[in-house]
Amino acid sequence: PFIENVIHHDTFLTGEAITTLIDTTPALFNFSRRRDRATKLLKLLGETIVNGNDQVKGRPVPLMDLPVIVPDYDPKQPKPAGTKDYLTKHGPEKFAEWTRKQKRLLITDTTMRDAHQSLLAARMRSSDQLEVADAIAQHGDKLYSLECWGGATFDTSMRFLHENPFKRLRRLRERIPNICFQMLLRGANGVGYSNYPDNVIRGFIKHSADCGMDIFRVFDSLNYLPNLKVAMDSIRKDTNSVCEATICYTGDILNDDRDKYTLEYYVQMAQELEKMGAHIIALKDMSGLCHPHAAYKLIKALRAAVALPVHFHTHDSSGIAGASIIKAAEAGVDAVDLSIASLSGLTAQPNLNSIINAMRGDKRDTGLDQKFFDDLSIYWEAIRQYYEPFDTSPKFGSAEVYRHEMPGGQYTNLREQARALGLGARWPEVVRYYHEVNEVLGDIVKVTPSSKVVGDLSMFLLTKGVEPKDMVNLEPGTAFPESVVDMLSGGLGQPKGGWPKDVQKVVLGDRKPYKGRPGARAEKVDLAATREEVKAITKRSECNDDDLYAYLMYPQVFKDLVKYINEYGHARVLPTPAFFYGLKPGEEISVEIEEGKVLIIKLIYVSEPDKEGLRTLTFELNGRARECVIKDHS
Ligand code: 3PY
Ligand code: ZN
Repeated sequence: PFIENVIHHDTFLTGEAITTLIDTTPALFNFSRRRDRATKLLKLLGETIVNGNDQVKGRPVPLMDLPVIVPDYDPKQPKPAGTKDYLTKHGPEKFAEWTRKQKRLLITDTTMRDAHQSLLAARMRSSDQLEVADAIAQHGDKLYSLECWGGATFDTSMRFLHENPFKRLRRLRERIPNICFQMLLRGANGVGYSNYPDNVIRGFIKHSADCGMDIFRVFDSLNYLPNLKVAMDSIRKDTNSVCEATICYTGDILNDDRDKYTLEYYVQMAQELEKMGAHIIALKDMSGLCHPHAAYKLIKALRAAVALPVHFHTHDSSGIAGASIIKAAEAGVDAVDLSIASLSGLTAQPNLNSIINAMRGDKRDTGLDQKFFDDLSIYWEAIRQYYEPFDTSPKFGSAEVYRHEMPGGQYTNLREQARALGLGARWPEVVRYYHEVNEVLGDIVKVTPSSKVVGDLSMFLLTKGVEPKDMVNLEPGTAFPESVVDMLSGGLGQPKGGWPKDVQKVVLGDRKPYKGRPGARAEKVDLAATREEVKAITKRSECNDDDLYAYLMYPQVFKDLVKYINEYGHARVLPTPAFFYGLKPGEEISVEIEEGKVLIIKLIYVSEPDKEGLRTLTFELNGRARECVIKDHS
């Protein structure tokens, strides 16, 4: 007979031990778990329908009229061998040699990491990536790599999307077993904004590799080499993955007035990284300052100075980064980062589809399938509609970037932050402050987290009405933002030439700044004890590595995520429009709550609020009516 609920089961009614019941009738418990999940999901949908998703509150619901078309692929065909297969077979050293020997211009597609980080405030959900993953594996097999993880996405996937980032990685890996995955790792700052103890960094790297990461692009936000050592060693010793050590580019090597970051500075850094054990050198032009002629000269010099392949990363904030890519190709760069046409340009990477076309027939033809990538662009164009509230990059490329030097990945985020502080209309001033604060700090490399500190300090001074040049005259004891105090105390390491003494004085007062590598004085974390802490938070008997490292990177965000999941279940199963904008009466969605188990959910009716402000929502769940009561907070 059909048993509606576990409490109606005979064994339960006779009071026999519940564990026996689990052993003898496990299916019953699956059923009740599913029912519980469905209830939580209706609650989440109900909350979104009645009170909105905080993320997009107050913003118009986008039109979303373009249909989502997944490019054709044949699930019966095996996925062709790609770079991942080569790496698995030959190991990272041979992989690097192979990279340097290729004539083709090798292409990394950054759509699933940097492009959405830079255009959509890193809000892209896993489901939108997984939906197209099989097609990418089948037709994108000539890609060098897919940058699909790390940077800000680790934080945002937990904080705003309520997803487990490690699961995203494993799920993508299952679907795309053949193309190398690449991530952005902030060296000793992991995927966070401050320094982590060495054993946390090591464990995080090992676990990420176990989840499927192949190429670790590891950088330091001040180009401070001692900060890279632990991560580089760990990638080499604890994994079979590739260590792509990074030079962050700032300034202008062709401008004689800018003599802090010269060609020699970068060449020397590449040589150091080679000695430290890099498999590949990345030239990371996070703000898009490396204009075409600088790119040509620098890539030529780097390739001559080291025996390793060089991988060029840039942003199109200026509007001419496509030309830098072509000049880099001419200069012999081995691989370049691009993003799919419909998520390219402006603060993101240059246009992958147009570069395929531009290189066609050239001796460095990319070998990529133009038709497939054009179809893929149509897919991402439709997906981009969902994220319109976050789509706030400037409307045009601008040479202004050469002055403010703001990283592409920071621009939309800082603009959001300014708006939230009521400084939206004063954006041009924010930009001026950013530039001048950098000068006051002695012209530093600006990339997460150092770029965030420059942003924090700019906002702080602007709201106080203090010009950056006057900052050094502020009262001793002025309470600066925590990130500023940390950086000037040496918490992120040391910049080239050290910190200006007068700035340190006003920010730190009598406190002595630290010297040297922050990781060297950070105490080792007791991982076993941390697992106990995590168990107390999750109320589970085990603590797996996903939870351990998510907690170590972002303790509060992790706690909030656990609470959220207990209340609402796994938000990742909802289609993106329903997740952000809820449902309209009559609208129906299908949701796979577990492999092969699909729920069809339709919103029928939303009642007016009663005296207590409670609204009753009527849904149809697989054809049966279900109600859910939600408090209206408006
Ligand atoms: C990050 O660290 O997230 C970046 O994208 C830096 O460019
Ligand atoms: Zn970038």
